[in-house]
Amino acid sequence: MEIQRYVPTQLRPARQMRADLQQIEQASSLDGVGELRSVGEVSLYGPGEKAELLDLYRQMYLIRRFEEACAENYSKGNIRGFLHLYIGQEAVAVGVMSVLRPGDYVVTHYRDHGHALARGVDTNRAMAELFGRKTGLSKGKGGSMHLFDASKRFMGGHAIVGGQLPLAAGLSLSCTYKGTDDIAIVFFGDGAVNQGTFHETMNLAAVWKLPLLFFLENNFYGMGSAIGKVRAGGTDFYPMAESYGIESVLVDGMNVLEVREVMANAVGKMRAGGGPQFIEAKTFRYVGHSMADPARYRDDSELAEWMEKDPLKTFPSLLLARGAAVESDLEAQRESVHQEVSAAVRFSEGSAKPSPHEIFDDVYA
Ligand SMILES: Cc1ncc(C[n+]2csc(CCOP(=O)(O)OP(=O)(O)O)c2C)c(N)n1
Ligand SMILES: [Mg+2]
Repeated sequence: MEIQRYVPTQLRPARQMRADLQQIEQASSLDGVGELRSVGEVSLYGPGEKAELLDLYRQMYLIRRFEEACAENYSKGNIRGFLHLYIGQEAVAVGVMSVLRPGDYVVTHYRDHGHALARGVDTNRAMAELFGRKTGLSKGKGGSMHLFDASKRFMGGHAIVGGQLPLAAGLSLSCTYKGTDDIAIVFFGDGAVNQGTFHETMNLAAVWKLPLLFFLENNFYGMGSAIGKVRAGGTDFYPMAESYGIESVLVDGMNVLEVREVMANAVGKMRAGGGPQFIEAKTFRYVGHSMADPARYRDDSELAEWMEKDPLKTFPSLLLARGAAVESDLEAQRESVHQEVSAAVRFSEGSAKPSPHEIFDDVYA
């Protein structure tokens, strides 16, 4: 089977991406987003889709601001326990969710705030969960790592590395069993690929042709371990899917439009009964593994290089350069996000904590 590398918009070094942006900026006579197509590579969009592009920006900004507020409230003692921030990886969650339908299942690991928000969970209830309040998505008893919202088919938030993969296989089996063309998507990190559950799930998904999308967010580190040092076979994972007969692609996880494009392609094949797909996004978390991690194991220059591709900078620059938005459009999105996050913090502060006698409610064994 031929490995399908994502050719038109494959990973490019930061300097190449800057050159692309420059090229776009120079093409100032073009004034509609739709004309991006003639410049190549950049967009799926036609004219008149400004609102949709702005919404992608808004969602990425919401995740960023929400998590900054999490860090602030962790320092104040309002959020306790583990807190794993997603800052830097926003383009992945937003690009992915923009393609899904309400009937699709989403399963993820403990670095779950971005996935939950992009899936459309209520911001107040997400924040309240982190605060450990009754009004939270999991009634304040799950915390940061266990955001759930069955009404959005957002099935967690799982703390055991690799533990979410077989659960997602079961959900995808339910989609075929019921005769729908819904799919399940499972997010996992580079660290999960060395787990047995990953390989068992890949095998079963291929054998049973499950509508399961394996989405690897390769941020190059599992806690303090550089993936190149702890994985035989190097830092590219996508070729490995071939050994299971699963089609795989590589995408730039810092580019929301590219993520959206590979997702649309993969999901289309899955809904048509094509079986599982595998997508690897190269991305980077700007902060430590958790709040307790000062990330001394990596070089500042490595971080700086990734931050040059920061989707919260490159994407709005692209929109401005292409005339898809003006500065006041972007400012309006940021302003409404600030209000939404401040309101979520106030909502959480004002919510009650669960009482001790509720501790065994909703527990199944
Ligand atoms: C089975 C298991 N082993 C070890 C851990 C401890 N642990 C928590 S996160 C983590 C690293 C996982 O890294 P990765 O999958 O790359 O995800 P990232 O944190 O980079 O998003 C480890 C080893 C765990 N939670 N579960
Ligand atoms: Mg990782």
